[in-house]
Amino acid sequence: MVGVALPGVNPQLTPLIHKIVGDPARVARRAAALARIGGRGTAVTRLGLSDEERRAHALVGDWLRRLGATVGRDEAANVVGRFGGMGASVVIGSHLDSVTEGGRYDGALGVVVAVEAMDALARARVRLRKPVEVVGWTDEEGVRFGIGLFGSAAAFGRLPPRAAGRADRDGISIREALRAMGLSGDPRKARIRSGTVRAYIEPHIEQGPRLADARIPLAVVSSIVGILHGRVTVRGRQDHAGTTPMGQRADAFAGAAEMALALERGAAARAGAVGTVGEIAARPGAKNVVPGECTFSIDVRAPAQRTLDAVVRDLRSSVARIAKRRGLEASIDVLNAVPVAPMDRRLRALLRRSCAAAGVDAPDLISGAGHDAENAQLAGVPTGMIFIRSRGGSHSPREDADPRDAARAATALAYAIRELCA
Ligand code: HGY
Ligand code: MN
Ligand code: MN
Repeated sequence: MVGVALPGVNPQLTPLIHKIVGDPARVARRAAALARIGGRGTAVTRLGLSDEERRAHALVGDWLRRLGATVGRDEAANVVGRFGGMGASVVIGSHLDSVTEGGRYDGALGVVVAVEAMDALARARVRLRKPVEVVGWTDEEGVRFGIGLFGSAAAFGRLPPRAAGRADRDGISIREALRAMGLSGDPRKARIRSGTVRAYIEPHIEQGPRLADARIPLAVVSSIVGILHGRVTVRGRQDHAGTTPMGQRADAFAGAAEMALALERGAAARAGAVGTVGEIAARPGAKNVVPGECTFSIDVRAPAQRTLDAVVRDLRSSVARIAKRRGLEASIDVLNAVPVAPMDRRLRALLRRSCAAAGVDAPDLISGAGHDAENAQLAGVPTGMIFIRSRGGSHSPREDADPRDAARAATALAYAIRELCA
């Protein structure tokens, strides 16, 4: 095809149009610049609606502006760079926040790949006839306020009730954090009008070992597991650690520990399910006091909705049985429940073709991690994801990824954008 003059294109440029290539050096530079914001060694702490997250959004906004985008911020503080004129857009991107002491690439590398795809298209002088928006979502991890996928939930109209009132450990609410950024404080105003997004594509590191084990750089996501986040509160009787005989205690932490083990057993017994207790607090929290109260988080996931529901059902009956036997009271509050999200078939086929154009025969993978893509899909927007090989696990300073794999993802994403928008 090279050398064939395309209508309305200067023949000297034609070879360039087929040279849409992501550049590993540019990807590495941008990823390193982001990692320095909230970075400490190979760890990154960039919590939702924090100053670090705001600085990351400003840096990405700068990159997008230099590439010719009109850059703005919505009422949930998501950063959005729009390329091209009016009309429904294709949205690409990921999140820019991290967990506490997390990795440099979770979320951030997806945004860098989206920027690189637009950079590669510009350098190949591909003219986009339909608009593309590159987005950096806020607070996907939900570490600070307990609402995961916050920025995309606001944009796709899927916020839980009274979200703006949710407060962090210091009592600062989402409303106050948004206002401190000069926004109205009502994230619901970020909701995009339906019909204004043609498709959403999210590049993201796999965060697990499958691609590295198979020595494959990219994958196309087939679906995202269903996720339930909740908080269990166990109430017993606060007592003296020395004078209270073991048989006369209502120890809230010991009961919680037994419940956590019940969750672990229940998840391990069902195919593909996982169950995790990551946050735990015993009150009053003194070494010589039998805890009167204990709260702990639950994170339950499964590739099939009926499996997820079964694990949660088993947990509820275990909690009730353990509480009864130990003379405790216990309750489970569901903080957020996102159903299994199957990716769009046509986008999966397009992304497989695009990965092939980037030289990769990409397999299908189920995502065990939650992503902003869930909100787009559940809002009815055709949604797809490209996974980038990563190593060293995730949500950890050991997280690692190769800029050459990310550059390939950018090449693939650029091809997909060209097919959808050029
Ligand atoms: O928890 C998750 O799966 C995502 O990293 N927020
Ligand atoms: Mn994460
Ligand atoms: Mn992520």
